[in-house]
Amino acid sequence: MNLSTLVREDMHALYRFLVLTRMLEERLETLFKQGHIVGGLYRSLGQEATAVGTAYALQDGDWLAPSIRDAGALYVRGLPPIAMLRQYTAREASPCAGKDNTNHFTIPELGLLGPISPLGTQLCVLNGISLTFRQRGEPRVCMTYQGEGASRTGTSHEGFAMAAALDLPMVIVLEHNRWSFGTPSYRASAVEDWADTAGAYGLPVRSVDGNDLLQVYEAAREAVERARSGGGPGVIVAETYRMSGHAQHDSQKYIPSEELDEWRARDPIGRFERVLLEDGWLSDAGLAEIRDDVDQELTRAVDTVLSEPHPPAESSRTRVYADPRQDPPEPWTRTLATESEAR
Ligand SMILES: Cc1ncc(C[n+]2csc(CCOP(=O)(O)OP(=O)(O)O)c2C)c(N)n1
Repeated sequence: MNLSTLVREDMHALYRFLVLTRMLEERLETLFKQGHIVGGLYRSLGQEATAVGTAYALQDGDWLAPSIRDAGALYVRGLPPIAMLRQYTAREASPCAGKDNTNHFTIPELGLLGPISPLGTQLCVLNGISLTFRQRGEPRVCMTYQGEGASRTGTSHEGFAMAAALDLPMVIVLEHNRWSFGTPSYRASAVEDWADTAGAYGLPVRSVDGNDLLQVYEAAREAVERARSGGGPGVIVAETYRMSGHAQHDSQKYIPSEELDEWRARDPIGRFERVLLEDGWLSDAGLAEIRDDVDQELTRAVDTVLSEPHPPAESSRTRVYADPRQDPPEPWTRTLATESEAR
């Protein structure tokens, strides 16, 4: 494994991103239970290493299109953690100005294309962005993520095929986390090895243990460098596991408990901690210091966010379209027909 470019600061930063992702989601879960979050809350529990390790291989100017399981990639790309808290609690200062409270947001300044609800379409949009980079001769790379379920949609097949046929500067991370909502992955595809699904497009593919941060990073770095130097797209199949339900409302009763136990023993954070300790990158006290620091940052952020306002009701008619001239001038509440009209 060639990890020669990672220095001590990188190892500390990687650990910080992992625990930040986990601890922030724990805060979100508490906020959900307290009624501060209404609607879907999507966790990346157990998949933090895939998101953090892949995104860490990108550079300034690259673009990233996460799925709902890749919060860690957003922090690596520069999203302030407080922005995620604001978004989920629908604060006016959030990326969607309080009008949407899941993690579907785009921030062009950070090179972030948010998840797009119809699964598979995001890949096609990213095809377009990476084609632009290629046509302009800019050495920029796009990275995106697909759950194995999303990768079985028609649009996703078009996206994979186009990336391969046009040799686009892209890295596609196929997150094989075993479940698509309540559907096990063997019901989504008859292949046993998900790398075969990527190979079918003629794309170079590499399978990694998605819970092993350094293995993920190394594969991502190789694929990113190849894409940046004109070598075309690549696929990384991350073998991992969705440790929580599809979203907060899903109790995942349908998942066999032995399966959860088996994967709990492969927790990506515990595994990275062992590497850090055994190879002398950090001591126990050093690990604790980083965790405490993140914890304090999150306490301050939660206090701040809860003191901030939701958007005013009137704002529901502004920023509906990119061009404000198209925003609806009048409230769009339906006027009730009078009784005689109704008849
Ligand atoms: C085309 C389409 N079908 C169904 C849905 C509803 N849906 C949203 S997420 C999801 C599960 C996705 O599973 P997968 O792609 O494996 O990702 P994971 O949730 O496991 O990370 C489903 C069925 C959707 N958003 N779009």
